[in-house]
Amino acid sequence: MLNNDRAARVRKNMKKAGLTQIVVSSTESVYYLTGVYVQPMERFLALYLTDDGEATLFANEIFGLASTPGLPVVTHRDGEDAVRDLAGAVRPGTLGIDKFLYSKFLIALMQARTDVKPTLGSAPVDLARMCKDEAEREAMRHASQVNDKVMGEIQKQVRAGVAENELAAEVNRLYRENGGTAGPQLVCFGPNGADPHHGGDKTVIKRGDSVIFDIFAPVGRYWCDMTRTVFFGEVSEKQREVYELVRRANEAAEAKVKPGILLSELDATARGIIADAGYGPNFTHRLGHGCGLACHEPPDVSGAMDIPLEPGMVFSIEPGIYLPGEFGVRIEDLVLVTENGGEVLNQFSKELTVIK
Ligand SMILES: [Mn+2]
Repeated sequence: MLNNDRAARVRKNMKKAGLTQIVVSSTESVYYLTGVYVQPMERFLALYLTDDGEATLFANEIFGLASTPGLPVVTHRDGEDAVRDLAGAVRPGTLGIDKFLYSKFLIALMQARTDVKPTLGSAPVDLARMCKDEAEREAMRHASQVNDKVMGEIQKQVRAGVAENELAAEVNRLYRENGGTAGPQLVCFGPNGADPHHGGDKTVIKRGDSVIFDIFAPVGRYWCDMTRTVFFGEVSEKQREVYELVRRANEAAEAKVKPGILLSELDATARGIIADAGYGPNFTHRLGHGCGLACHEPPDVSGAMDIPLEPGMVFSIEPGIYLPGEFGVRIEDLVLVTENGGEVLNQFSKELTVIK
C-alpha cells in the first residue's frame, strides 16, 4: 500500500527539484513509501514514482509481492531481463535515480532507453525521510529507550578478565532480548578506543582502561545509536580532563538544538570547545549523522552543512577525542528536533563513571 502522506511529501520535493519521475530502490526508501520491506541482495526491486500520481513496484517474483494491496506490482523472474519492464514504463526525458541503484541495472536501463536522461534522484525521498512524522518519532523514542536499557545492563558486565568481543556479543544478546537485531558492536578498551571504528576483538580489559561502548541496532525498523565511555578500576587526571571536555562539547551542542539553527553551527559549537582546550586535531570526524530507517542517513551534522534544523530531524551528537597509543573518549546521543527545541532521546547518565 502506498503511504499517501509520505508520497505527497516526496512529490512536493520532486517538484522543487524539477523532477517529474524517479526510481526508488533502497530497501529503506521503498519501505518508507510502501510498507514493503525487502532486502533484494543482487536482485532487482524498484518503485517508479511520477509527479502526476503513478506509483508502480517492479520486483523479482521471488519476493512474493505480486498481490500487494493498493500497489501495482510488475514482476520478473530469475534469468529474465530484470529492468525490461521498468525500461518500458519510464517516460522520455530526465529520470531521477536512487543513489543505491546498482550500476548494472542503471546501465542496462540507459542502454534500453537512450531517450531517458538519468540524474541523481534520491533527494526527494531523503528529504522526506529526514523529517520524521509522529509514528516515526515514537519508533525512534522506543528504540532509544531500549538502548538505554541495554547500556545499563552491559555496563554491569565490565569486570576483570573480560574481552571486548565477549561484551560485544552480550550487547547483541541484550538487543535480541529487547526486540532489536544483532550487529557489529563497537567495544573498545584503552588504546583501541583511539580508533573511532575499532570493533570488539579479543583484547582483554586492563585496569585504567577507558571503555567505549558505541552500540546500535534496529529495534523494529528504526535504529538506535548511543555511545558511552566509562573507566575500569581507576581514572587518570588526563582521562578525567578529556572526558569532561567531550561531555561539555556534547552537552553544549545538544543545548543549541532548535529549529532554524544550522547543522554546521552544532558542529562548530562542539568542535570549538574541544579545539580551545588544544585537542582540535584529535576530534577527527563530523559531529554526527542522521538516524532513522538507516543507522546513518541524511543529514550529516558537519561543518559543511549550512542547512537549518527542522522539526522531526533525528541525528546523533557524538564528539570524541582520540589519543593514539593512549585512549579515546566519545559520548553520543540521538536528538530529535521538536517544534521549539530539542529532545534528547537517550537518558543514560553521562556522569564520569569508574567501574570497580
Ligand atoms: Mn553514531
